[in-house]
Order: sequence, then C-alpha cells, then structure tokens
Amino acid sequence: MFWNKEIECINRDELETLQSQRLQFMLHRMYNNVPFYRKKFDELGIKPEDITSVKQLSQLPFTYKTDLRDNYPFGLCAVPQQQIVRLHASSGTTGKPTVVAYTQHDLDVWSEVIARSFTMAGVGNADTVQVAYGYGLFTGGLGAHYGAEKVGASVIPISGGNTKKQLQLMQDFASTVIACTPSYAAFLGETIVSEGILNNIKLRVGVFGAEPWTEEMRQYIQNTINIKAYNIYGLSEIIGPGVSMECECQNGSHIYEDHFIPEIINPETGEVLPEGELGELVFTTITKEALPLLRYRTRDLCTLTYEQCACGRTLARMGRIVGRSDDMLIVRGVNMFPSQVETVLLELSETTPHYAIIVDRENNLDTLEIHVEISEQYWTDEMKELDAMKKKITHALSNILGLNPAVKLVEPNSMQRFEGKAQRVTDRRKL
Ligand code: DLL
Repeated sequence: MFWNKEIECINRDELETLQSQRLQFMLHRMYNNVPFYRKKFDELGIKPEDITSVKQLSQLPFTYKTDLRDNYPFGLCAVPQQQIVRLHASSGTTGKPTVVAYTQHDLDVWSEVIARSFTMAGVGNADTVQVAYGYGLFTGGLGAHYGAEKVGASVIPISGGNTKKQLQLMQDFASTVIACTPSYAAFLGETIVSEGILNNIKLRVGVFGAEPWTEEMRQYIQNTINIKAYNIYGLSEIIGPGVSMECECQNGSHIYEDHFIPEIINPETGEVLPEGELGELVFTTITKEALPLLRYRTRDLCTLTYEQCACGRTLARMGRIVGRSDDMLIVRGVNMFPSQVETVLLELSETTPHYAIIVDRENNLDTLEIHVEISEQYWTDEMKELDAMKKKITHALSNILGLNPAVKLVEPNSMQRFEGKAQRVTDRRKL
C-alpha cells in the first residue's frame, strides 16, 4: 500500500516535470513569506518566476546551518505560528539548537516517507516495531513511530537505552522489527547472544541510521542476530529520518525525490559535481510548508547515482555517508560540535578555552571524554574543590551537548597550544 510505484518507478522526465512544478510553487512561497529568502533573491536579481526548471537549481543560493542559527528560533518559517503543530531541534554549532517546525501537512508527508521506508524493508501490518530511537526533540523516535503506525504495524515506543527492558519486551511482545542506531543494534545483538536468548527473539528486520556505519558493521549485525539490516538516512532540517532508505537490494539508499531534490557539490567551490563523484550532499525541499529550505548544505559526504535499481525504482540513490565537510561528531547518535564545548568553557570563569575531545567505542557503545584546562586563579590542590568544579563543568557540558561526557580536569597551561589549525578531537572509533 505504501509502495507508491507510480512515484518510485516514475519515468525520470516525468519526475523532472513534477519537481519543477513543485519547485516553482515553493520558490514563490519562500519569496513571499520568508524575508531571509526574499532578500537573498533580490540581492541576486532573481525573481521566483525566472526559475522554471530544476535544471536551473544551481543558479540559486545555498542555505547553511548558520542561517538557521542566525534566524533562531523561527525566522526561516514560511507559515504563521498558528499553523505550526510540532517543533523539533538538533544541535546547533554553539549554544542555541537548530529548530525545525512542522505543519500538519509536513507531519503527514513525514509519516508517508517513513511508511514508504518501512515498506521498502518489507515491514507491514503483521509486524511489531520496537522504536528504540530517542523520543523527544530528536526526530528519530517520533519520526519512526508515526511511519510505523501508518503501515499498520504494532508500535512499541520504548525510546533509547534501558537495554534490559528492551530485551524483555522484545521477547514478550515478539518484536519483529527494531529501529535504532546501528551501534546500539550491535550492542543489543551482543547482549542477546551473551545472555543466550537468541532463540526467543523474533526479530527479522532492522532499520538503522542517525550515524555513519559501514558495510562490515551491517554484516556483523546481520550475522549476530539473523536479521536483514537496512540503512535509513535523514536530517532534522530536511524532515528527520526518511529522506532516503535502502530497498531489499541494499545497494544505496533511494531518495524521496518527489519531496527532496538532491545535488552533490564540491564543498569548497560550491560547484555541482557529475553523477558518481564524491562530494557534499545538498537538498532542496519542494513540499515542506513550515520550513522550506533551498539548497541546504548537509555537510555529509557521499555519491549519487541515477541508474535504475534492480528493484525497479528509478529514484536516485545515495551511497553511504563517508564523512563530513565540517567537524560535527555523532556520539551515541547525538550530534555534537567542538564549538559547543568551546562556548561552555568560555562562559565559565574556571576554565580556559583549551580542551581535548576523545571519542572511542567500547563494546559497541561510544564513549566521550573531555579534557578541560582550569585557569590559574582557580587551580587548587584541594580535591573537594576540584570535585565541585568538575561537577559544575560536567553539568554545563551535559546541558548543551545532550550527552554525559567523562570530564577530566587538567592543570593550567598543560593543554597543548596550536600554532596552526587546532587539533582538538581524537576519534578512535573504528566503525
Ligand atoms: O539523525 C535523523 C535520523 C534519525 C536519521 C533516525 C535516521 C534515523 P539529525 O539529528 O539532524 O537527524 O542528524 C542528521 O546524522 O546529517 C548525518 O550526518 C547523520 N546521519 C543520519 N542518518 C545517517 C545514516 C537524524 N544513515 C545527521 N548514515 C546527518 C550516516 C547519518 N549518517
């Protein structure tokens, strides 16, 4: 029911016509309702009616995460507040989060693309879907939830963490599908095996995303618990999970091009790259009402192919995300920027802005350690005072990051100083 063959196997010329119509409509809405875009268009001397085809997309300006920050919280919204029915947020580069707003129509589109994603993975109303992505401001939990309900599956909204309970309900409710980050899936898989409960588990499908993972990791998860593991991709700014999804061929993720137009660009020059070349993924939303975005720079690096897939779908496929063109890290599925740490350290008087971030993976769970240098006037040999300071700093960091780092205080002037580009992050994870 949610394999919309008419769209997913559409002739690409027809798709281009549909996209061009939707783009036209969206550009008018942006120009009329979002002063930020009107100003950009006016500066470039472009009127919405000048752009009649998606082929002209490259003439239009990019949108950056910083544009969302500069217009915090609702400056880029194209509808009045009365039409906004949901707000989510993801990590900003400094203190303020990136806010994403949805109208009811946006939520309907979102659950439709997720329903199409579950359908791609062969999930339907006979399934029980355990949603172990976090519920809350993060888009993973609620995004997966409504899409799974839409295909008629029985949904368990357990959210992330609490492994014991996850495994208990997985057995008692006979979950057939698990949706979570791939690293958590690997951890759950290992626990299932070590507790000797594999025979009680009915899982057959995993829908994994929100962080980069490899083909090796897929094989590992599939072999540990005998499931088929699918890659789902998305980002809050564009809609959340469900921007693209793998089909049974597991050979790249199909992008829902009837809603999101992808481009691959050279991240340094902004030039659009030919099919197959590795570059930064850029998306233009063509049906979003509350937060339409024009050529949004995802910073994710991957390739695109327009070759028809063996499953019959003609929708473009993106390869796995192989890196980022900025310094964002994803730790336990949570996005973080080193600049967020810096913001906190500059706000506190006890600390200097010299720090180190160490990310590692133990038993498939990410660990985050932050070394913080204390300023001279606050340094003391009193353990009690140092402990209180550590508590305060950890609290401030946890608040902004949404993660609980292990904080280590170091003596004044002991942290490395850099003459060139600072190297503050050590990522020891082998994905
Ligand atoms: O992570 C949305 C999501 C939730 C996707 C659940 C899939 C499943 P954000 O928190 O805004 O949204 O983070 C978006 O996460 O730009 C990528 O860098 C990374 N990412 C998301 N999915 C994948 C994936 C959600 N399948 C950022 N592979 C994106 C690699 C991914 N990276």
